Amino acid sequence: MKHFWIYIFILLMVSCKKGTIDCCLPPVVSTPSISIEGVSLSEGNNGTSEFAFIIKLNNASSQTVSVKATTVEGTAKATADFAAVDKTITISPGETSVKVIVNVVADEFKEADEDFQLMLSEPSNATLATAVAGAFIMNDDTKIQVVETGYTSPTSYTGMSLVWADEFNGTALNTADWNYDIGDGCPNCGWGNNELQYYTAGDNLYFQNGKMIIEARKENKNGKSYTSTRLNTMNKKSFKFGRVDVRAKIPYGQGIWPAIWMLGDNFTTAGWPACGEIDILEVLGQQPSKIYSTIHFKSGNTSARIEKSLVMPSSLADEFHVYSLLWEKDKIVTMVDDKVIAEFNAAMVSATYPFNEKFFVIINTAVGGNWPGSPNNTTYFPQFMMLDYIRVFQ
Ligand SMILES: [Ca+2]
Ligand SMILES: [Ca+2]
Ligand SMILES: [Ca+2]
Repeated sequence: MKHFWIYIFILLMVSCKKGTIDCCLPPVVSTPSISIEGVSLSEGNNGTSEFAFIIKLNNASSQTVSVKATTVEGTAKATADFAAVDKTITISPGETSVKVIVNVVADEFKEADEDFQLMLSEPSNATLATAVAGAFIMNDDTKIQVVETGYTSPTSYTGMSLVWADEFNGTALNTADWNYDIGDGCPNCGWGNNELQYYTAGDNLYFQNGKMIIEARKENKNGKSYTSTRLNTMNKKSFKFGRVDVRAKIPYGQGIWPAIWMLGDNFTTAGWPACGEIDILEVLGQQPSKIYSTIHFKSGNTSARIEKSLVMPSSLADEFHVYSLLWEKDKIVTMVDDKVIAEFNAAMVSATYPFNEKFFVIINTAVGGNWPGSPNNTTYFPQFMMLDYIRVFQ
């Protein structure tokens, strides 16, 4: 009889190990794993757009599963671009998926495609198979946001006449007056400053709200990582002396380099710097309240420059300002909103003074280069340089 009970015990153990009966081992419970799927949608044009992330379990669970979901900023920022989420999500027993909605701020203005992420953490009654998924907000707008505020200059000056103006109120560039500088400045390349942009023939130029708008974009073109616009009036509009007013709103950000400047008409024959260069405005986008005004000229066998600057109380990118040149024989004055930035005169130039000749105008936004350095992850693209008018009085 003793052997009989030993025999039964061994039989039970062997059966349990083989799994042929379920009497003596706890049932196998597999912990479900959580994964998350990203979402890619157009931004929408008013109110908010619902971006739905799907959180999934690989198996239904008999228990309530929970996990924390938190939005993480990318190029899209909390509040400005989406309503931040930071909450615990539950999946009821028997269910295998749940949606997490993030409300994206919709508008009608052109932006780059932007992204953010939803990150999962602190799983309960489950493990994490995928912890992060991306959301891509696709731009669906063509209209550029124009802030109209800022300084406006008089339309006339006592004792002077308007000799040339472009109010930029049309729908296209007036090519009777303006040329596109196209490309990357090769064979010297990068316009001699190791700049990173490729200048296009109109792809980066817009006319809207009575403004001409240069768009600096982050995009690959012909071996460059950015595109932008550079315009000049060479062989079309040049002048000597008088007053130039340019109403502009400049772009900003590390590596962004807007400029309103002039070169001597003899640029193609005498070359730079012998032709002379007058920089009415240059701004390094990382210092958007500081205006540089500079003259460049040839001194002996080398280039020389006199550089001056003025720091304004706020960013020049916030609104429109009027950048001016007051130019007479042997004297150059640059101004912002009718306040002096810099004064130069012939006595400061201990070389041939090239500034008593005709000059033409150049307006551009460069990206990168030796002076501003490269854009970084703080630089927002696209950037817009907006021109309301250029007027020349003599
Ligand atoms: Ca939109
Ligand atoms: Ca938009
Ligand atoms: Ca205008």
